[in-house]
Amino acid sequence: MSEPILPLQQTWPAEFAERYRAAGFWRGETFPAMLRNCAQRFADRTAVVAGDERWSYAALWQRAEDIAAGLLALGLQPGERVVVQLGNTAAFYATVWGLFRAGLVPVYALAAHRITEISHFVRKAQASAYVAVDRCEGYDYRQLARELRALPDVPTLRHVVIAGDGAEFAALDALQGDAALLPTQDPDPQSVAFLQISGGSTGLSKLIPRTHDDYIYSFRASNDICGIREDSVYLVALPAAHNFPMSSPGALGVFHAGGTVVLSPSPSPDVAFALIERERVTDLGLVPPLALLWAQAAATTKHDLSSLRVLQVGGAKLTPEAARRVVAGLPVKLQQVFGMAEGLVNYTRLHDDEDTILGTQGRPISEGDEVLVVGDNGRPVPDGEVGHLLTRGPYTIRAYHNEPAANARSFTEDGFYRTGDMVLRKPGGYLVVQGRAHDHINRAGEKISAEEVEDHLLAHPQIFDVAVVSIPDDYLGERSCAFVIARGDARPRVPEVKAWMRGRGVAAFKIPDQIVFVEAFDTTAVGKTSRKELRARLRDAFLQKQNKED
Ligand code: OOB
Repeated sequence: MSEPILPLQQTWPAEFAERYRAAGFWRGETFPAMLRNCAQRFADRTAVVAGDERWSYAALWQRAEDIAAGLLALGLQPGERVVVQLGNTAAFYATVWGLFRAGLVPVYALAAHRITEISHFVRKAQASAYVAVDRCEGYDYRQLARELRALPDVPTLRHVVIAGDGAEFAALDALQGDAALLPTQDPDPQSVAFLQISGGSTGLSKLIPRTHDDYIYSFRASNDICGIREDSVYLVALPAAHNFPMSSPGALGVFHAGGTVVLSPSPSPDVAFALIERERVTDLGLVPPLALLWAQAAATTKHDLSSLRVLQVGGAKLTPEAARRVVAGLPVKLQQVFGMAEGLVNYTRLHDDEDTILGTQGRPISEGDEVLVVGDNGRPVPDGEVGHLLTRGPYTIRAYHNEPAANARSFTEDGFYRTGDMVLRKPGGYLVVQGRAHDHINRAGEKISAEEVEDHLLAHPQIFDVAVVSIPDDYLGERSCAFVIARGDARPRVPEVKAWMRGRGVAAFKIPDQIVFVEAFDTTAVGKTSRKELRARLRDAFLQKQNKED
């Protein structure tokens, strides 16, 4: 028998909802209404540039309506979930706009995700459809679709739609439907508009339900802080489906303001610098390793980067020294961004003094953001001391979708989200990120759960035990290292373990950067050691040894 389809919800207690409305944070805006409005107000202005394609707001809206009508004609019903994996293409925005128009709910997958992650999203979201690009960066997503189709345990999945050459699947461009059948009413502004993907600090990624009201507020307010206007030209160099280039203020903020979104197929300076010159790009976001690479490449580039106004850096910690190098190398205003797909986003302000911009990760968007920095005992620590960051507010979720156990762990009884980040707060509410309480690896902004990778490796027949840790890395910020105890004498070769892991169908960024074989884990000192302690000890011993060798 098939499982009942769980409703999507994200609920703030009534008194909070009232407060957020009264303060003007929530204005009852919805995505379909916002996008329709953009199409009318900015009709002939350029909304999206991707390769040789250049779409006006009116054209993007028309495309979205066609896709919406086509998806409903396939038999999809408003409220159903659709996993979207379209990389950095114009079709990504057209599809997402189309899903909003049809009342369907996008689930944002990254291009790097493979069958393990995609099937997990389909199952968790009980998705009815998967929309993917045909090929990208040498990978054929139609093959992934075939694998997905062959799985016995994704009963909700009824449709696959492919942008480009659909092969045996429905082609996005060929979808046809009747515009008269599109919803005539806009959705409830407090209903869930889409599902974002969590970094997955423990185990597999969780789904993050964000509402129309809360998300639109977050990028509308971000626009004011970041100075996004109608003449902004914003480059999406990071994966378009990630929360940072989507909404901080990201492409959605730019659409809201009537600016232009330029998609880069790659974040490499070779590709992106030419686009900056050609399109006169003004704003963009990068993760720290890319920002450093760009600063270096800018010294010798022939391209004109003088149109750049603001470079946002976030997703992982930018140290003050790295920040100094970025500022020295690129002719832009630096803005640090410390955000999370669950909600809270902090920015340094464009007019902050240099010490604040170089040395902090900013302060929250909203007066409605409540931030607590607490010790292990849960009590607030004084400003300037390191503690756990907890937060609640008008655009921070109160629960993940269908995760009762994780929800009990990740939220306090009074609704604060436990971010898992260790921070200290400075006067004025500026936060400095110190590290994490959870065991995950922040590999150049890509979040990897140690537990998830350990689970995969433990399934290898020649692996007896494994602990995965983060190791500081000059380029990536952190890299992943797996300490492995082989089963018996037959130690597998490192490339073989990596290839085997790839064969499990996981995103390439989850494959350990380094694999170190050890004879045993020293677990004697404290009797039964927790995995967290074990990881910490292995990491410390490794770093000490490395320091001695240096
Ligand atoms: C962004 O979102 P996620 O959901 O991929 O990751 C959130 C986590 C944070 O909890 C923190 O651990 C880390 O990423 N992080 C940073 C950081 N920005 C994010 N750690 C240190 N310094 C920073 N500036 O990564 C994200 C979402 C929206 C905007 C920007 C980033």
